[in-house]
Amino acid sequence: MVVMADVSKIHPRRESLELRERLVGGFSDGIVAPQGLIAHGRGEMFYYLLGERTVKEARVAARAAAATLVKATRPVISVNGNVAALCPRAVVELSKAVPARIEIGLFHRSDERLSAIQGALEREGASQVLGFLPDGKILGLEGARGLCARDGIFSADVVLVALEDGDRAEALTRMGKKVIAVDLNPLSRTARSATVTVVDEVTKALPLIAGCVEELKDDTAEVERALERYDRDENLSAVMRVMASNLGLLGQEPDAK
Ligand code: PTJ
Repeated sequence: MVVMADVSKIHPRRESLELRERLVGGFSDGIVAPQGLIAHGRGEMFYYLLGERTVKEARVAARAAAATLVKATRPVISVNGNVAALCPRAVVELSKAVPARIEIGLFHRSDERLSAIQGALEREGASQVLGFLPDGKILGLEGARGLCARDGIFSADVVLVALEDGDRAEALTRMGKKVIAVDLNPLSRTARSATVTVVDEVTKALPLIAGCVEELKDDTAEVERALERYDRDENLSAVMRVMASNLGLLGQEPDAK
């Protein structure tokens, strides 16, 4: 049995501890893969280097992500176990704002996890969740990792992935899709191969993108401006400079915990 910690309301790092509890809860509910707990720890480390806040580069990228979604003809939001445990409501809200289809895409695929994730999304108001009966394949990916829905990811022109494995993100790009990635690691293959990469914690990034979608929806000129203002490699370099500078600052503190 997994014991959940009762996080004190006044704990200085409450938000971070609450996210951990969501992950652990998702693990005991069969939503999160054991590997997902490790992936979360890696994300925490990068978030710590960012100062656990949404940096301005992430806002610029979120606006470009929203513009890409607004311009898409067949946008799909791909959901894995971690995302379903951390922010199922934000996924559903973004899918309604765009509107975009939702598809479950798992690295560690099992029918049990697919059902648990589908349930979590439906409880937050998702009406059609794709992925359970895959009839398509992501080209270049072997086995269950390549399975997808013909009506969803297979035929999408834009796919939003969060906390995604690098192989899958690269394969989607090779298929000619625009990929929007949410990933706290600016060095990951996913971050470096996506069309737009938002380096922010996913529970913050998805509502931020949804807010930008609302702003840009009826403003074609602003959509184009948001895309012009964004350069992925420049954005990632700027994020790394923030991390490097925070690392320098942290080094000067006697106890940064
Ligand atoms: O549910 P499944 O079976 O599809 O498996 C999901 C995981 C996450 C286990 C799988 O996709 C995986 O192994 O991912 P990676 O390759 O570990 O990549 C996850 C990336 O997400 C890493 O770069 C982390 O730094 C980043 N990350 C982790 N937590 C967060 C995050 N980025 C944004 N927000 C987070 N909360």
